[in-house]
Amino acid sequence: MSKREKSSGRDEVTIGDQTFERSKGGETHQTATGDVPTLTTAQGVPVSDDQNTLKVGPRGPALLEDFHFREKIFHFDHERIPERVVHARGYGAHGYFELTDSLSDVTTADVLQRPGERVPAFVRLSTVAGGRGSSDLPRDIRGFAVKLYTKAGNWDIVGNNAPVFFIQDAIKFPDFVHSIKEEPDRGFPQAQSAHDNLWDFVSLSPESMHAIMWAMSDRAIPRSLRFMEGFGVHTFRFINKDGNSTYVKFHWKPKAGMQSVVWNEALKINGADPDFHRRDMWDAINSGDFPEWELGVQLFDDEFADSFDFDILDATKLIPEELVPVRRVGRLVLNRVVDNFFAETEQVAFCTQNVVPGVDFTNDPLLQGRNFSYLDTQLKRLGGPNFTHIPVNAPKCPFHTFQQDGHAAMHNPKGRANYEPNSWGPEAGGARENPSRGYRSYAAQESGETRRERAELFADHYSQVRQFYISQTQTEQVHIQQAYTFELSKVETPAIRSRVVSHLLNIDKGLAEAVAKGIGLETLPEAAPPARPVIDNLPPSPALSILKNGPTTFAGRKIGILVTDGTDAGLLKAVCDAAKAEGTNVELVGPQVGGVKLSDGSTVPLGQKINGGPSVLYDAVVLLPSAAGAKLLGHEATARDFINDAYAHAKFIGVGPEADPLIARAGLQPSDRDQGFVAIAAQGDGDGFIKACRAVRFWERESKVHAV
Ligand code: HDE
Repeated sequence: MSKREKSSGRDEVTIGDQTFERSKGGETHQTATGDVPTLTTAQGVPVSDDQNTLKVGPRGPALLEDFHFREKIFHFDHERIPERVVHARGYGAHGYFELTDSLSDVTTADVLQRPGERVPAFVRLSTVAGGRGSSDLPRDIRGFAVKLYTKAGNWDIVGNNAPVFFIQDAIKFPDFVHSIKEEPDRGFPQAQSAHDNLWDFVSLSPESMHAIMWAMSDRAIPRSLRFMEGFGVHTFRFINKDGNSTYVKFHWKPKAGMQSVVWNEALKINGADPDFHRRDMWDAINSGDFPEWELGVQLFDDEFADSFDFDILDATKLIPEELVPVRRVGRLVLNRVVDNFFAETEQVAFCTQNVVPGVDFTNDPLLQGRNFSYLDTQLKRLGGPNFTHIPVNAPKCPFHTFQQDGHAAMHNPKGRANYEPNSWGPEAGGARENPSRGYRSYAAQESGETRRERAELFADHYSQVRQFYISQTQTEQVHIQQAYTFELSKVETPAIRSRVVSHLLNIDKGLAEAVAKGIGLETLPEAAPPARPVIDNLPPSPALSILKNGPTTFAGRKIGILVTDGTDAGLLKAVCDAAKAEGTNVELVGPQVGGVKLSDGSTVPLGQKINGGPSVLYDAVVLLPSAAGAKLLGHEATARDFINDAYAHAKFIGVGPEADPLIARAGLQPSDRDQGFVAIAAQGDGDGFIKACRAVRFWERESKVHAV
């Protein structure tokens, strides 16, 4: 540090490679010079000193006339807005939607007419239960909200990463959400479904059994937001130019394939990097590896609806892809991170009623309720009716309304006309309705008595849950058994645990028995009496399994390479080159972040110090310590955890020539060395390792690492 006195009476000090001014009080700062703009108040008045309040003498008192201080604190005091009541934690990004296959035969939606045409998009992916500051990897359904800025207005598809929901009627939503959120007397657990209130509610609401099974499956712990599917959930309608309706269900299929983590890994990721998913999105987009999904549609008509075993208006049911294929018609690409998280991701307002001409609703009672809720909630959250003026919410096509005033109005109508009809002529009179381009609702025929009840087929609560379960690989079924067991082990009331098992008996006896054993239930309860007979011969639907639809490459995944001073430079290069060729990212982990000196004398900086880079952050690991490095890390608990966790989470482990003593120190026996361990001893071994990794995990190992 060096010091020089300036004519202003302030010192100039250099700390490291930067120069600051230092006032008498010792506070360091920089002042505007050259290209550096001058700080101002919100009114644009230049600020001379942003370090000290205005005082009478150096020891005060402070003066009320310090408008800069008061404005700054006033604004800070009001920085927070109410978080979303659900889906509070989310991550948004910009991109585009490109049509690849015209749907002009079934819809007039402008965005679905001309292949090759792109419209801007904004996407927000979220968890449901946790607050804004919760972690990214609780066991939870993920929100998948897409805003398409089409030439005919904004179209929001506000979906989830599961095609079914927990309830059938919107009137139950507050109850369901209250039950999953933290319990009101104690204020915990946060972002967890593993507690009495949730399981009490769902075990008394058999309609939730299907969505609960999805939540207990690996779908609820995605490895990356880029690796999950999205679903519009409800049946919507497309309307064509003749006014005919076709039913449609929306799907988003991840280009990178599906992938999830295992539960113990999720628990540890939440501690190691609570922002794991948002960091992954940020890194992927900024490195040019743009997340991408295909838009798929399932199209069907009344004839199919009438022949289907379930009601197409019931949001707790899906339509198997094997029955109605998913036609892929477009691609959604996220290629730009936000400029400001609050302005865009926090203030974006999705709404199921934001549809465009050519798209319409059905009578799904959940959808009808949602159409009320979203607009209503934004008023509270965004403080007034003008949130559509916020750039992320404003349409990108021309728009003209006679709406005016209210908080923060930015787009009041110009001129004299703020009503219509008016007789002020084409120039002054403003916009007019347009019967040919304007939105027209489908002319549905409706009749019936006014009642509070549900349609008959809604009462089948188990058949499709069974179908989902038998569609999973054995590995996935075991994960589901373990998830129910984990959650119910956190439930304190034995009657609730047993009630859940009574429902599982209607789904799959093996599942019910495994869970009963897992929670130590001595006798199986009676099966819950089903309201409708369970259809037990629905065929498996392979599309419902993650492992049957996983990636075919290791692209977009991340390898953690453990290095030390003396690491073999050639082998490190071999692994890095093979990873690069596959499109796989690597991060070096070792004793100190400043860098290690390799065998060839070169120094490489590290991405993580070992205690900040546990193996749960990576899809596979490589152990490349030198002999001395292996000895050193053998005394480091976090290095031993690195290996042990990679082993327990069924990851592929690349083993360098000097890694054996370290693996032994981690407690693994030679007999534990399965085919998931891949030797890295020669140049070509990098390629062999990456090839093995394409299977993503060595699942065969899992049965060896779980005794209870
Ligand atoms: Fe939502 N939901 N929801 N929901 N939902 C909200 O709107 C609601 C439902 C979904 O990233 C809220 O802006 C009701 C199903 C997503 O900003 C609120 C019902 C599905 C997001 C609301 C449902 C969703 C929300 C809270 C039962 C999947 C986050 C803040 C009828 C198809 C959007 C907000 C974002 C957010 C109400 C059920 C998806 C309160 C009443 C089913 C992805 O309006």
